[in-house]
Amino acid sequence: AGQSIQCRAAIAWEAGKPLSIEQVEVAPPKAHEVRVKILYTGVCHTDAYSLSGTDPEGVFPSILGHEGGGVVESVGEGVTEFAVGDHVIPLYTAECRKCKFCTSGKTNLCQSVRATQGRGLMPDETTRFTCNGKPIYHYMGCSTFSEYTVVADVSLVKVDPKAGLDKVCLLGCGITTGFGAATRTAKVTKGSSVAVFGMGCVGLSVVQGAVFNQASRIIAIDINPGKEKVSREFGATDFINPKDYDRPIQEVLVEMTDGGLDYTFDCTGNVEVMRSALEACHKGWGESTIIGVAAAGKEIATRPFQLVTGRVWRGSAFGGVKGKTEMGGLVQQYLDGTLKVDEFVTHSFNLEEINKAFDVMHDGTCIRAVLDV
Ligand code: NAD
Ligand code: DAO
Ligand code: ZN
Repeated sequence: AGQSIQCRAAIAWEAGKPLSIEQVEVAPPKAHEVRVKILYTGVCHTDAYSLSGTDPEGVFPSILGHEGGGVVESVGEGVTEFAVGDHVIPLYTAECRKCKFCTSGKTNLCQSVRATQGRGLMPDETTRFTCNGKPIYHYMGCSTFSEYTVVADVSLVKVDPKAGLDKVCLLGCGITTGFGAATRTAKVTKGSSVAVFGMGCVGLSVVQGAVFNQASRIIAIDINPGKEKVSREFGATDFINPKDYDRPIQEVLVEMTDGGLDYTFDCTGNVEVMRSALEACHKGWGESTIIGVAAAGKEIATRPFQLVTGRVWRGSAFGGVKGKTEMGGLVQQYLDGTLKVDEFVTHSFNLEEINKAFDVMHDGTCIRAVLDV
């Protein structure tokens, strides 16, 4: 505590290049900051997106990673909520409980550290990482691809130490995002029909949320036929591959469901799929939630008449979940056996093998790779 720590981290030196494992120096936490020893981290598509250089907020050199779990190593001045040894999950969507957003009761998008977080900096406009004296930027307020990281105290939540961090680290992004989008954002109702586009970690979690809220029909859609088995294991009642049809998939879905779905979700980030998801909704009440992050500059389109006639288009970030307030409940659900988490971990690597984790992401068999940091 109070001293810089030398440790290993995967640095993204520049866009489009593999990450490189380096010795970095991690400064002690300043006021309202916490230094965390990261034990495990998932690798998410957003990390790959930022590394690719197409993310407008991607800054280099940086330490990526935003789906981690660890233990508090030390706390800065004024931190009362955390103590050394606490098990914690960093939050890329902070929760300060004070800002206009937090107190609105309408959104989870806390803005307390938003401006600096988007520029790879801590709230005081500086960075806690250096490599050979050169400053290294933070990422999404988390930077979990490092043995030690420093985060703002609003960007961290304590979790029950009974939950294995090698698993619940995934609650830091993908699982919470999908489960929350179904249960918090769309609020899928009992007996309803649901279609989910894209059966990755996020889409499978939407399926899980729809099951939890007792939807009666859950149609999983993916262009990878290998996703059928896992979709059904998570509770999908149907599986459709758009490649098996020579007409728009929304037409097929509307026919299959007597006029359309009550709820649809895009978990692909493809703007054409977003259109299909909206147009697959039932006239008068169907609601479509966009979760996928589209490539920079992409725009969505549909005929406005689709909305005039009662379909609703909305989006969801981090599943609409308020990290500090709600993470404990999700971890409890995992411990009680009502939230699947272990089933998402298909690959495990060491930090040194991080580039392999990025490679397997493109392979259809990977849901999530978890790194032992
Ligand atoms: P993933 O790549 O593991 O899964 C995507 C799935 O979509 C794959 O199975 C793929 O085969 C399928 N797919 C691709 N094109 C398709 C198409 N045209 N039709 C049907 N299926 C198609 O990704 P993931 O980790 O599950 O993330 C999904 C999306 O959610 C990404 O865009 C990611 O950036 C985004 N995301 C958003 C948030 C948020 O808070 N809004 C959080 C995390 C991730
Ligand atoms: O602008 O207040 C804000 C929050 C922006 C971040 C929202 C995150 C949604 C997508 C990120 C991809 C998941 C890692
Ligand atoms: Zn806030």
